[in-house]
Amino acid sequence: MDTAIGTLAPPASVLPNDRVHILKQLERKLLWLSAWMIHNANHIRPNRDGLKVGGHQASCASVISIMAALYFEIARPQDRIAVKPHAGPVFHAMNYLFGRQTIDKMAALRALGGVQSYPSRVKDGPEVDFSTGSVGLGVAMTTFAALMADYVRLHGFAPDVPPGRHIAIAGDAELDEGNIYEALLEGWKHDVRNLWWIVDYNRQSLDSVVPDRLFGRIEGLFRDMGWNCVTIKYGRKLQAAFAREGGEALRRWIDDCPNSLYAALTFQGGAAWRQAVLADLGRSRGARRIIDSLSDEDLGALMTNLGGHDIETVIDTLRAAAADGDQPTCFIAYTIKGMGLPFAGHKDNHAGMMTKEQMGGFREQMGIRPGHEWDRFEGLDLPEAELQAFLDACPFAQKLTPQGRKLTAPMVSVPAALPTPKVAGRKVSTQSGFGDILAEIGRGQGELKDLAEHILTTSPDVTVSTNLGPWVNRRGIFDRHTRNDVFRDAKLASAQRWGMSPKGQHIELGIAEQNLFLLLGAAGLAPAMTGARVLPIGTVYDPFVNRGLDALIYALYQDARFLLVSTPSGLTLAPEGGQHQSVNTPLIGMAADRLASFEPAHVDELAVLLRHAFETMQQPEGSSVWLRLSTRTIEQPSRAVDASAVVAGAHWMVPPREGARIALAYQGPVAPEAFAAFVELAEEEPGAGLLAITSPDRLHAGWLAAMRARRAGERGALSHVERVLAPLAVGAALVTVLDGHPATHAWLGAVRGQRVVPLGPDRFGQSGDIPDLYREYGIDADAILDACAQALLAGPAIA
Ligand SMILES: Cc1ncc(C[n+]2csc(CCOP(=O)(O)OP(=O)(O)O)c2C)c(N)n1
Ligand SMILES: [Mg+2]
Repeated sequence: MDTAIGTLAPPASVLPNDRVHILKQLERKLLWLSAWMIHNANHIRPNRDGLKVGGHQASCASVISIMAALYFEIARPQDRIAVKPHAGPVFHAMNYLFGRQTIDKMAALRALGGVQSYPSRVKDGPEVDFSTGSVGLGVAMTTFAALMADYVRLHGFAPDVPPGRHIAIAGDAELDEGNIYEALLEGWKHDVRNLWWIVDYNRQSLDSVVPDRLFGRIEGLFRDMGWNCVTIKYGRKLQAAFAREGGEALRRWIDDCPNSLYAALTFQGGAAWRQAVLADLGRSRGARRIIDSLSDEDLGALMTNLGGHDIETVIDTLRAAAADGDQPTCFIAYTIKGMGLPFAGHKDNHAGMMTKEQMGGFREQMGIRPGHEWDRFEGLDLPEAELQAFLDACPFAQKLTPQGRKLTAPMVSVPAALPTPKVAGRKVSTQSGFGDILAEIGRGQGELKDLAEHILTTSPDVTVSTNLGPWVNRRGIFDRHTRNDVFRDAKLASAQRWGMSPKGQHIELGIAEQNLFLLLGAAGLAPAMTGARVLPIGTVYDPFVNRGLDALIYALYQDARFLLVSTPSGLTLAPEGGQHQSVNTPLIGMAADRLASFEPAHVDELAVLLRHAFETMQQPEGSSVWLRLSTRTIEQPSRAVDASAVVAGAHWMVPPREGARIALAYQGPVAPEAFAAFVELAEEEPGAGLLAITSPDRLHAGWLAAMRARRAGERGALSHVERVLAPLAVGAALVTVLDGHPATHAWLGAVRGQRVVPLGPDRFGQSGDIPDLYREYGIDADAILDACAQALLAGPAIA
C-alpha cells in the first residue's frame, strides 16, 4: 500500500523519542554555534589588517551529527579523541555546552588568546586530547596512542585509570595522506585494539569532489589490515523509502550517482533532484510514487538523508560496534559538506562562508533573537533545566571534572650521574657510548631500577645499527602476546635475543619514520593520556629525521616529551654517500620549538646530556631532547667536564687568554681535526682558545632569551654564550667547524662582534672515506688552519 513517505515508520532505533528530540535540538545548537563562531570572527569582529580570518563552516556542518552522537551518547571520559582540524569550532561549541568553554574564547576564534583555528592541546587546554591541523597525523596518532594505552596497561603502570578507546574523527581527504597507511600497517603488526576511525565521508576535499571509485579501494585496505569496516550510508528516511515499492530502484540510482552530480544536485535542491531522478526513473511506477508524493523541500531532504546526518543511525551503529568487541573499526559515514547551510554540496565550499544576509536568514531559521547569538539554549524548544540535566548526565561530561581532568604521572627518579663506561684514552664513538650507557641502565641495578623500568625504546628498523641491541637483549621487545625468539630456542648463535612479551620495553617499528615520531608523540604524552610516566627514546639515522619531520614537529607541537637519538650523522658516515650524510639536521634542531638539541663529541659529554634528557623530559617547563651522534670513533679525553656548561651548550677545552685574537670552536666528531689544527694554531697564537660546542641550539636560545630579558629591563641578564665568548677581544676571529651546515654557527659573530669563519658541508655529500671527504668539504685540519690564517690575516676587516 502506498503511504506518504513522512508517515512510513523508519527502522527501529534503540533511543527513546524524547532523547532523540533533545539530541536533535543540540545538533541544531552545534550547527548554529560553529557557523556563528566563524561568522563572528570574519564579519563582526573588527579586522585590523585586512587579512581573511577564515574558518570552515561547511566542514563543521558535515560532521555535526557524528560529533553529537559521539560526545553526547557514546564517548566515555577515558576515551581519547582526535577531531578533524576543520571541525575545531564544533568541538569548542560542544565544550561550551558542557560548560567548559567560554564565550570570550569562542568570540576570539583565530585571534590571539582565543580558541585556535584547529584544536590544540597546549593552547586550547586539556579538553583537547590530540592537536590536529596537519591532516592525516591526528588520525594516525590515535593508532599509536592505542598502542601506548596497551603498553601502559600491560606494564601495570597507572592501574587506576580505566582503559579507553582511541577515536579519530577524520575528514575523507585525510585518507590521501600516506602516513595513514604507514600507521595502518604498523597498527596491524602490533595488533592494536580499541581504535575507531570515523570518516566524515563528504566526498569533498579542499579543491574538489573526490573520485567515485576511491572508497571501494580504501575499504578493502582497512579490511586487509584486520579492521572491521562499517558503512553508514543511508539515513532512516531513505531506508524507509527503499523499503517501499520502487525503493530499490531509487537506492540503485543513488548508489550509481557520481559524487560530483550528487553534490551538485544537493546544492541545487529539490526541483533539480526531481528532474534528475525522474529522467532516469520516470518509468518506474513505484519510484515515481515515492517522488511525486513529496514537495520539493521534502524531496531534497529525502535525497540528502545520508547516514552521517542521521544521529539515530550513527548512534545505533557506534553502539553496536562498541558492543561487538575491541577490533579496530573504521566507520565510513556518508555526509554532505555544508549540510544544512546554503552552500551544501557546492564543490567550492571548503572555505566558503555565509554572507551576512545568509547568516541573518539562518539565524531566523534557528529561532535566535538578535543579541542572543551566544546564548547556550537560545532557539531550542525545550526547557533549559531539561537540556542541562541531559548534558550533565552525558558520560563524557565527567571528562574534565576534578577527578577526570588532567592526569599527571609521578616523576621517575634519575640518579645524579649515569653509569659511564671507562673510555679515557680509548677510541670510542658517541653512538657506541650511548648503547653502552643504555645497556648498563638496562641492568636496572640499585638506583637505576626505577629509571630502567620506565624507559621505552623504539626504532624504525634501525635498532641494531643504532646500538640499541644490548638494551633490547636485557629488556625485551614489547608485544601484546608472548612470542619466543625462534633463533634462541633453536640455540642458533645471534647477538640479538629478541623474545617478545607484554613486559618488553622496546617497540620495534618498520622503516617508516613518521610512525617513529607518532609513537614518540603518543608515548611522550602518556602522562597526560594515561597517567603513566614513560620515558621514550627513539633512534633513527640522522638524515632520516627529515623523512619524519612533519610528525616530529607534530609531536613537539603537542608538547610530547621524548628523547630522539639520531645516529649516525653527517659526512662522517663516509662510504654511505650523499643520501645518508645529513647536512641540515643541526639547523632543524635549532629551529624546532620544545626540543633541546645537542651534539656531543665525547662520551663523557654524552653521559651528562643523557642524564639531563631524562630530567628535562619530565619537568613541566622542560622539553624533549635530541642527541645527534656519530659512529666515528675518536680518542676520549681524560678530564672532568663541567656538566652545567655541557648542558648550556659549550665549554672551553683550552680557555683563551683575556683579549685573545682568535678561538677555534668545534662540534661533534670533527673534534680530532679541530684538536690537530689547534696545536698548530696555538704555536702561532699562544692565547688562542679551543671551544667545545655541545649545543648551538641551547646557546642560541639562551642568547635570544638574554636579549629579550635585557630589553624587558633586566639589565644584568647574560647568556651562557655571552659569558663563554667574553674573554675574546672584540673583533677577534672565531673559526667554527661541524659536520653539518655551517650556518649552524655563523650567528655566533652577532653575539659579541666576533668575525666568524664557519666551516661545514653545505652541499650534498658523496661516497668516500673520512680523509677525502673532510678535505673535499673543507673540514679537515688543513682547512681549519687555512681558515684560522685567513681570519687572522684579515684583521678587523672582513675575513
Ligand atoms: C598536511 C596538510 N596539507 C594540506 C592542508 C590544507 N588542507 C586543509 S583541509 C584540506 C582538505 C580537507 O578535506 P577533508 O579531510 O575531506 O575535510 P572536510 O573539510 O571535507 O571535512 C586541505 C588540503 C593541511 N591542513 N594539512
Ligand atoms: Mg571531505
